[in-house]
Amino acid sequence: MGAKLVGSALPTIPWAPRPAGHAGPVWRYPHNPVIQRDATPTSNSVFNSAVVPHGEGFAGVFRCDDQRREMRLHAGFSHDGVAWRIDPEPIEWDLPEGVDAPAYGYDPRVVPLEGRYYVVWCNGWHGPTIGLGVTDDFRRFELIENALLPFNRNGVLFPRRVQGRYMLLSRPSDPGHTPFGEIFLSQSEDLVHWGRHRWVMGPTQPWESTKIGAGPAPIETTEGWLLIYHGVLTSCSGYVYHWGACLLDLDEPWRIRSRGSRYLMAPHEPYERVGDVPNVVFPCAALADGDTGRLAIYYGAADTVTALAFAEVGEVVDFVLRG
Ligand code: BMA
Repeated sequence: MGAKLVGSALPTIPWAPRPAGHAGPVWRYPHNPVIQRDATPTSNSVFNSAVVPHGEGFAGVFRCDDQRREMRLHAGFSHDGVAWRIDPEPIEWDLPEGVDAPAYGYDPRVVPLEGRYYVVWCNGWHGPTIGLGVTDDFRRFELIENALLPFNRNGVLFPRRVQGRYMLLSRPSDPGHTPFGEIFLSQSEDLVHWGRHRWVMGPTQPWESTKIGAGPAPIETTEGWLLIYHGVLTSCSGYVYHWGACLLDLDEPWRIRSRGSRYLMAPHEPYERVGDVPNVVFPCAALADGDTGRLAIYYGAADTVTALAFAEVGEVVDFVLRG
């Protein structure tokens, strides 16, 4: 239990103690889901969303599929990380010269980086690719150039430069419900030009045998970058989404230091098993308290609602180091 978080204190992190008798390093918020599907007047579903500490409370970017079933990103705010007010209107991006407005957006991640908040998401531009934008206040959002070409999904930025360069994980894919997927890393000196591509990892265990993709922004610990990621198994009745974790090398984060062989979470609760897409738990954000090692992990459930889970970083790192 030696691993510690490298990062600021967050005494306001949402938290619920581990339920008596619970085995395993991750447990659910007892009042899940924290965001219901009708959180805005026109939403069909609110899931796979990203939150960060902001001001005295929290802010985030939320995937709201509307009642036309268009996939849109909305800003949202919370004083405690549990009760959320989601803007009824989608984010309107300020577009730089020559950059097209997104045709759609989904599965956002948000990372505080060098004093600003960067948003990475699956951006509709001649098919799914990795969109990148920035905000200071979750009111005004500026689009940056797409980081990568189609087809790609699950773009995740690291919260600081490594070796002086920005680091981006992604999962090259196809235009549909991709039946394959491995995680790659790309590097940039200016958040516009990406290269020095490295392969990070592919599926190894049955629970992730169809495809894997990065989840929340990597969490810096004394033992390496803790990466929570989703892994998909193809069953007789379709895809089943789980999440697990690995540790990436601190200085060369394309190298795996250790990887948990079992999943950390699988769709077992009714709100994870029943919804628009059954049997999906899909993590996109993690809050961390540097003082206590507490983690609060936000995940989409059944492509319908947003749920919350908790863990202690030392226990998750131990789980990963045990392999
Ligand atoms: C993936 C993404 C996710 C979604 C998952 C399950 O391809 O589209 O947004 O949660 O499928 O439907």
